[in-house]
Order: sequence, then C-alpha cells, then structure tokens
Amino acid sequence: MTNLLEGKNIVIMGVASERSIAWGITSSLHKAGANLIFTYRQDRSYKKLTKLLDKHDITAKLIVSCDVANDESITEAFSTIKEKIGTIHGIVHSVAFANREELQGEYADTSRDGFLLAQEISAYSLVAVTKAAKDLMTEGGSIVTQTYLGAERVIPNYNVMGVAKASLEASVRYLAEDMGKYGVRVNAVSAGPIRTLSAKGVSGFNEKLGMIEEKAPLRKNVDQDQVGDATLFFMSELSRGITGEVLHVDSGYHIIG
Ligand code: NDP
Ligand code: N5H
Repeated sequence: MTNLLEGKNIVIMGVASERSIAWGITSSLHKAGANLIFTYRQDRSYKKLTKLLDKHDITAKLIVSCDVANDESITEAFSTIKEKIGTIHGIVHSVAFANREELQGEYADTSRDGFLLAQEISAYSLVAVTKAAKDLMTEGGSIVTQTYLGAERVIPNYNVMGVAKASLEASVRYLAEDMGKYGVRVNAVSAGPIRTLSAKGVSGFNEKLGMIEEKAPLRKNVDQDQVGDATLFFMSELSRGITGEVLHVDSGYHIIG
C-alpha cells in the first residue's frame, strides 16, 4: 500500500484531536505517500493538528483555516490552496455539527434554526466544498465524506443529525453524477460509533458501543484506522469503478435486523 497515493495532493478537513476520524485517515493516506493539505476551523484544532503532525513526523504541504458555515472562508481557503499547491486530487470531508440539546429527546422538538444549522454544516458543506474545489481537480480524483447509519434508520438521539446525514448521502449521489464527467468520484464511508470529541457527552453513545460488541457480525467496535484504510481505498485507483457509494465500516452491524 506504500505507493498508492504517491504524488497526489489531498485536502483533509476535520482533524480536531488524535481521536478524530480525520486523524485516522491522515495516518492511512500518509503511509500511502500522499501530500497532505489540512483545513481547520477552531484555533484549538490548529494547535492540536500541528502538535500531532510534529509528534508523528508528518509534514503538511499546507494548513489553512476554513469555516464551512461561511462561503467567503471556503472560497479563500481553496484559492490559497490553488495558489500554493495548484492541482488537487482528493478531498476528505470529515465535519459535522448539531446543537447538543437537539441530539436527545424527540426529533419532533427540533427547532428551525437547529435543523438548518445541522444541514448547513453537515450536508451543504460537502456541496460548497465540491463547488470550490472543482477547478482545482483538473486531473480527476476522489471526494470522500463521513456518514452514519442514523441516515438510513431511526437511531435514538441521533435525530436532527440523522436527517442531515440522509441529505449528505443523497448529495453524494447527486455530486457523483455531476463530477463523474470530470473524472472525479464521490463516495461516503458509514462508520460505526467511535469515541471522538464530537461523540463526547452525547446521550446514548456508550450503549451504542455495547450494542456493536453484542450484535455486529465481527463482535467488536471499529476504530479510526479501519475508517482510514477504507477512505484510502476510495482515494486510490483501487476503487476507480466506484462512485456515489456508501460503504459501511461498522463490523457488519447494518446487516443485522
Ligand atoms: P471530531 O469531533 O474529531 O471532528 C469533527 C470536526 O468537525 C472537527 O474537526 C470540527 O472542527 C469540524 N467542524 C465542525 N463545525 C465546523 C465548521 N463550521 N467548519 C469547519 N469544520 C467544522 O469528530 P469525528 O471525527 O467523530 O467526526 C468526523 C465525521 O465523522 C463527522 O461527519 C461525523 O458525523 C462522522 N461520524 C462519526 C462517528 C463517530 O462515532 N465518531 C460515526 C460515523 C460518522 P473544529 O473543532 O475546528 O470546529
Ligand atoms: C446515536 C448516536 C449518539 C447521539 C448523537 C450524536 C451525534 C453526534 C454528531 C455531532 C457532529 C456532534 C456534535 O455536533 C457535538 C456538538 O454539539 C458539541 N461538540 C463540539 O462542539 C466539539 C468540541 C467539536 C469538536 O465537535 C464538532 N462536531 O464540531 C450517534 C453515535 C453512536 C455515533 C456518532 C457520534 C456519529 C456522528 O455522526 O458523529
């Protein structure tokens, strides 16, 4: 797997800590020889990221700030990438957000603002980023986002985020059709529960981990490295015939009734 991404410039969005799924993806893509460009939102994430890169002896080609809630910030980030890097071959979209108080109780209580916020950060951002990256992906490539089973089924507490992920997964299909003619594939990885900053403090998370150990065919939880390697597959030519797909990396849990 060492040379799968040699010479490829790949943008990774969404490292907030060593536990981030995007950090597992960073490890996999780095081992495959990719040149990595990072985007972050909070200064705290920037500090974590630079420390992690240092600790793991990974050199970033570029690190730029990008708040996906803001069109100007997206345009600025990608024009900096265009100016400093030129052509890119891949984007890893690993960002989502919903108000914590709406990730519990009844979905029927979701506020208009909370609904729109979750959609904006967790689903529309993939569209906005694809739009901004289009003219940098002149040699074709691959876009990969992160989703969860709550898009397909009603999972307690996931609520407004489940609806945002359903919108994200539908966007993957529509974007796959648009971008296919430019040689760009668009896919999603649907990961099982992984303890990250986002998962911290949300209701019912520990129960979800237990359920996988009990019911999933592989009887164990997945980790960031497994998601990283599946994302590497989507980034590489090994998946050249696949687009518009949602691949479950969840120990097989989704097949169990
Ligand atoms: P993390 O908390 O590590 O990552 C979430 C990231 O979202 C952070 O880097 C955060 O950046 C970023 N983010 C939030 N709002 C914005 C914004 N407005 N602009 C730019 N970035 C933003 O959690 P995960 O690694 O768990 O989450 C990554 C993805 O994986 C999400 O899409 C999540 O839904 C998905 N996923 C997670 C699962 C899990 O069990 N953990 C399971 C299945 C899918 P910052 O802190 O700098 O704002
Ligand atoms: C069924 C579950 C458990 C309940 C639902 C969890 C949903 C989590 C997703 C969102 C992204 C979490 C979120 O927005 C948290 C924020 O309100 C507060 N946290 C933060 O602001 C931190 C500091 C930053 C880093 O986080 C973000 N996102 O910016 C689902 C779980 C079994 C699986 C899971 C956890 C899925 C998922 O999509 O992440």
